[in-house]
Amino acid sequence: MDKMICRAALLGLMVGMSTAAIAATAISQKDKAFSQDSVAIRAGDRLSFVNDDSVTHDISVKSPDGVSRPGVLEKPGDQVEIAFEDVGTYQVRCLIHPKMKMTVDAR
Ligand SMILES: [Cu+2]
Repeated sequence: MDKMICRAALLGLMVGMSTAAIAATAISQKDKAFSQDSVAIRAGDRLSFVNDDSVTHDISVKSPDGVSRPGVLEKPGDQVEIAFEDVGTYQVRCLIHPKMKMTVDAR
C-alpha cells in the first residue's frame, strides 16, 4: 500500500485509499495485452490495472484534452489504481509494448 500512496503523490491521478468501499473495475495485463480493448466508466471512477504477466508493463494515460501523464511501471503481480476524473476518451498505452493499448470512455 505504501508503494501506491507514493505513486499517487507522484502522479496526482491515483487514489491511495485502502478503505474505499467502491471496488474499482479490474483490467488485467496478460500475454502483453490489456484484458479489454475499451471500457466505459463514469467520470471519477477508478480502474485497477493488474499485471498478470511475467514481464514489467508501463501504464501511460493520455487525457481527453491530449495531455499525457507520466507512465507508471508495473512489475508482475503489481496492482495500480488510476482515477479518470474528466469526461471523455482516454488513451491507455504500455510504452514498453506498443501493441498494448486500450481506450477508457468516461461519461
Ligand atoms: Cu507492456
